[in-house]
Amino acid sequence: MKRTLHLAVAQTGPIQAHHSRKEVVARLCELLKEAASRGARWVVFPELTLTTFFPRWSMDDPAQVRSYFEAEMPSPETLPLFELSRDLQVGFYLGYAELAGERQFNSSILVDGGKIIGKYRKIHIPGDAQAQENYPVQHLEKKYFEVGDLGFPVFDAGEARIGMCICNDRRWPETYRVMGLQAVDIVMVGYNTPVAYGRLGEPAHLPALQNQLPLKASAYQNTCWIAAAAKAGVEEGIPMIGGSCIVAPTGEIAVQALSEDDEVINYVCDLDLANGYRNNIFNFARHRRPEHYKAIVERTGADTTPL
Ligand code: CDV
Repeated sequence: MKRTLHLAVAQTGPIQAHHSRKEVVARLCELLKEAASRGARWVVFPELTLTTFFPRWSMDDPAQVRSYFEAEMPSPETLPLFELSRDLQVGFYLGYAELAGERQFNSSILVDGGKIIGKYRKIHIPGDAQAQENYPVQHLEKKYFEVGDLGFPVFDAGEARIGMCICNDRRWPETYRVMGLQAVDIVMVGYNTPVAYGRLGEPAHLPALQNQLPLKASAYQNTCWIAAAAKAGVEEGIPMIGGSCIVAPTGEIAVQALSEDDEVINYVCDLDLANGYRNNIFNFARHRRPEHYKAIVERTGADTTPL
């Protein structure tokens, strides 16, 4: 019998600074109900879902910074989402800013049956630690978040092996290969990607293309499904890309969001679709040559010594 999993991605529209946690959680509950009504078993929400993407601002008041973080999960404000997930039997991925004692992480959790069954802390932290002169849009994640300390674990979620990453992680091949080596079935990822990043001044069509490029290649090269959820629309005056999607191990986009607002997309994923590749072109045990990949773990930057 075919192994299938009904996946949903819940893209959100903008979450402005004045939106309370209660308002945001009410929106997420509506999205989760919609996903459940379509028969979905899992739903993926974006990165830092509960608040506006605050790393676009340079803030020095610790109380103001901490107001964007969650010291407990679930909290009284997020509990309704946990309860709904338990009652509807729909698991979810949720990105949020985690306060762990005095440490700050950009984190995501997997929740099933109302319980946290997995946690990930973002490893590829993009941007700067201080505001940059003349940048049209600041990206200050390095000011607010430590590098994650949990690696890229894959969790046994019953019907599937699920792994997580967060936004910028999706652009790095190492992210997926570490999970591919744990035979991951589904990688879940939430993102907040402004249309204009830093000083790059790229043509407007590129951010969407460069979102899909690593998702498609990584699903194919690691024989897994990828479910990617955007926070989209104009948030605090900053246009963000949408394009939430579910990508198959063939490298094809199975389904994609059309709006830049709250929107559920869903797809019944054939988890065995990966087997053809796993047994053949991407049979890791037969074809990988780790003895030739040492530079990947020994070096961070490229060696530019003249050859
Ligand atoms: N939140 C993010 O990690 N955003 C990054 C930056 C570089 C725009 C991204 O990769 O989309």
